[in-house]
Amino acid sequence: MPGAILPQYQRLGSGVPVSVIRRSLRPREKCLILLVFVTLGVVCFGAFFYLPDYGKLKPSGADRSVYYKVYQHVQKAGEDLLLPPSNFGKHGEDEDPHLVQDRYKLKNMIDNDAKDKVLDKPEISKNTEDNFGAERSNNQLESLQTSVQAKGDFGENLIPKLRNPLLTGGEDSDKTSRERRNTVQRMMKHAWENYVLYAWGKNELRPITKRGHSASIFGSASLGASIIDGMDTLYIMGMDDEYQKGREWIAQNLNLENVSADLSVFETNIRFVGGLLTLYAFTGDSLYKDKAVHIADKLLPAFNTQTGIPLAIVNSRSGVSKNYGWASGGSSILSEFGTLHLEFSYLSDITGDRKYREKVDKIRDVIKQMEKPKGLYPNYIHPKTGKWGQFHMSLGALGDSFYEYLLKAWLQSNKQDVEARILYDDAMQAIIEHMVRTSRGGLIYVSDMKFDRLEHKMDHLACFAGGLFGLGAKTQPNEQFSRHMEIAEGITNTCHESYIRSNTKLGPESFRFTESIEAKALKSTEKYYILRPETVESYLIMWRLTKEQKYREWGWEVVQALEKHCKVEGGYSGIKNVYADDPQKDDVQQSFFLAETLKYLYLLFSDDNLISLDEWVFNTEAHPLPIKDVNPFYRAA
Ligand code: DMJ
Repeated sequence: MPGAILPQYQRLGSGVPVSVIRRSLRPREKCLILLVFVTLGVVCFGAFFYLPDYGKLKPSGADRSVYYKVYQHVQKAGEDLLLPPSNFGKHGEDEDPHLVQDRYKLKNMIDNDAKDKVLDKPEISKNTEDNFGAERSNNQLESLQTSVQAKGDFGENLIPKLRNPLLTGGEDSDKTSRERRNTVQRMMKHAWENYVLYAWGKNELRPITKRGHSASIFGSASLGASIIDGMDTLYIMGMDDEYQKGREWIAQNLNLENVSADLSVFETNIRFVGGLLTLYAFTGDSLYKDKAVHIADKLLPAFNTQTGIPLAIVNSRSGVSKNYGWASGGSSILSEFGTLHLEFSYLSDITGDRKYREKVDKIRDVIKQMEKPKGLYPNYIHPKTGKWGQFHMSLGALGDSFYEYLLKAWLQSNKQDVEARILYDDAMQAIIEHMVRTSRGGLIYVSDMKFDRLEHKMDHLACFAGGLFGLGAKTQPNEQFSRHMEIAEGITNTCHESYIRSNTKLGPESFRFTESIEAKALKSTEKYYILRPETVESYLIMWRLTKEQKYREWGWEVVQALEKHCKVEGGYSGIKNVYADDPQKDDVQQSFFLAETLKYLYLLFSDDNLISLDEWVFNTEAHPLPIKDVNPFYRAA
């Protein structure tokens, strides 16, 4: 047969001609066959040298990303690996309609087949896998992955960490903790439902008289503070219907355009801007980003001072700003102007607008160059002269969250903002030296200081410092580690003592250390408890850092006390005297009860992966903000 390489011979089998190859071959034929096999062998052998040498890769982060790159390429190519590319027929050629049909048929078959099966993720690292989990929003992650890939703004460091941080779920393996957590969720339901019923759209609820309430910090306007403050707690608890109702309210009603309200810059920032930013990080819903921008912009006129240190109050319509008359000759307050950094930095990153970060950088510039008496920060600065007001120092009222935001600015920046960490370390060193004391009974506390004199009193507000010292120590262990952990445990213990030394087992607003009393309030104006979160905040952080069971037990004591003394038919109320057997109620359900107290308690009885401290940093109102370059929900512009 002309053209055939090997000769064929006709033979009949069952009357049908079949082709056969002779048993023995001629030498020329043998040579030909050998040549074919040798050629094949050379091609296969050569191919080994052109393949990437994965075998040599070590399981380090950078090398792992090579695997991941290949994986990404395959994912990116997606259906085009199997199907004609989707731009087939462009560039002037007419697309063949049959091919298009076939393409869609094939695609449908693949889609249907893939419905229940997911492409296995490459084995990257057990640890990173363990730290993340997806209870909600696989779609969110998918779209996030796409946008991260499209923008390429995180670099390779993020790639091994592209997992869904846990926003809901997070049930603990321990049965008791699960039951306790359910109790906390029921508390949230009770608080929320009554707010919806009696005070919807108002700032807070009066649970006894069952009506709305507005503290002066919100101005006179009804801004739905409890909604914005409570929404991320609802989200974390998986209370979806309640969350949706809140979202609708925000979409339709949260608007300062025609409102004339004297807003506290600090409170509006930590509750409204902070709350909205968390919701944006959680969901990617641009409604929240837009509202955060809208509200933050209303605060900006307050920064128009000679030094850039903002004033305390701003009118939402006129922009006219002022300070409190009682604050050391019209000074601005350390805990207020020093508690803007997390929200304003993050706002700049998600909008791409530098103006917010510039404002807080300016504040940083002013305070870092000032001379500090004994290394301490007084609570007041005059915004015009940039000079300190009275030398009153406190880790409680008027000072507290300034110190918190130094540490957390460093954490939020994924430890890039080194200046913030240095300022934090120096400030805490001075506080340890001059203000941290141990009582005769062995209780560690942080005293207030007025000029050179210690006032042996600690505010409930300062009880967050247990968690703060712990977080600072654990995130950068150094030669100060043991001392800071000792103080962290000591302060948390002291705050617990202030609770259990009362009849209600709830802690007073302030407590003192004198010859005759320890960790107890003296004056009637110090004996109230307004549902504050700081003590349970430290329980949560210390539980996560140390795994000591006592913190969970202490948290449970608080739950029981709240149920016994603060729960009423119409919600939860603060009480006027923690030392009374049957204390009078103050008839206010603070919005921070929803934002902070119940959230911290819920997380205390959850698995650590729910709002992991490796991925999130709590703003001072317990709104978790994502950590840059680590948390894929950072959503930078
Ligand atoms: C909250 O608004 C914040 O925690 C703030 O930093 C201090 N006070 C309240 C709760 O007590």
